[in-house]
Amino acid sequence: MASAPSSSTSAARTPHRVHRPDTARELVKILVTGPFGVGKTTLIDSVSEIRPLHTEEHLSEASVDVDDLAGVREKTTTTVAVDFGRISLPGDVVLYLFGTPGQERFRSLWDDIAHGALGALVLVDSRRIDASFDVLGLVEESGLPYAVALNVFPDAPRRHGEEPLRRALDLEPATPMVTCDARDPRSSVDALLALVDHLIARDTVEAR
Ligand SMILES: Nc1nc2c(ncn2[C@@H]2O[C@H](COP(=O)(O)OP(=O)(O)OP(=O)(O)O)[C@@H](O)[C@H]2O)c(=O)[nH]1
Ligand SMILES: [Mg+2]
Repeated sequence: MASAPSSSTSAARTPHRVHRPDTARELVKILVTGPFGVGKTTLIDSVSEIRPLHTEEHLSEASVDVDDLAGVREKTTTTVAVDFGRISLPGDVVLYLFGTPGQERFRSLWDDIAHGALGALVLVDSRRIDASFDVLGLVEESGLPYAVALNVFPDAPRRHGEEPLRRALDLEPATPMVTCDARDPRSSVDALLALVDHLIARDTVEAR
């Protein structure tokens, strides 16, 4: 797997090596993306081994007609730019996680944040499938390999089987789709591992 560029000088100057674990061999930039309120910030919070960086702003009356609060009525803040976290995986792979909104209106921000990423974990809320179309369009256009993590909310309809969902999202057969509870670190790590396995499998096929 190709490595994302890293800054060895800042790590060398930092006595506690906050920015890069000593054992790290593969530094990989990953996007965590998806529609409004799907759980991007929650997922990065749940897995990050450093204190995550967030750019949250309070939702205002003016945003009511812009971002659909259906299913996330209790939500009071939204990420306006980026979330950032880091997780070390077995095999000395370190993922740098960049959470970014997937709405079409964030396209230019999305392009900037996606620069240098090796893959994307796209969070989907099965209560609001069509809210994921923008982000899937952005990911497809960028050519980034991705995996889909279906976030499980308590009032999600049970009628969705895997195949109808894959069809509704128009996923390629090779694109991984896993279910996930973004509040649960183990479940979130499993979703990230599904993406990493997919990236490795693609690399292996392309290297042949
Ligand atoms: N049941 C359940 N609730 C979740 C899950 N993920 C997130 N939530 C809840 O959903 C709400 C929204 O989560 P956020 O992490 O703020 O979503 P976001 O995608 O970062 O939202 P924006 O940045 O505003 O687009 C929070 O109240 C979370 O606790 C999940 O997997 N399961
Ligand atoms: Mg957020």
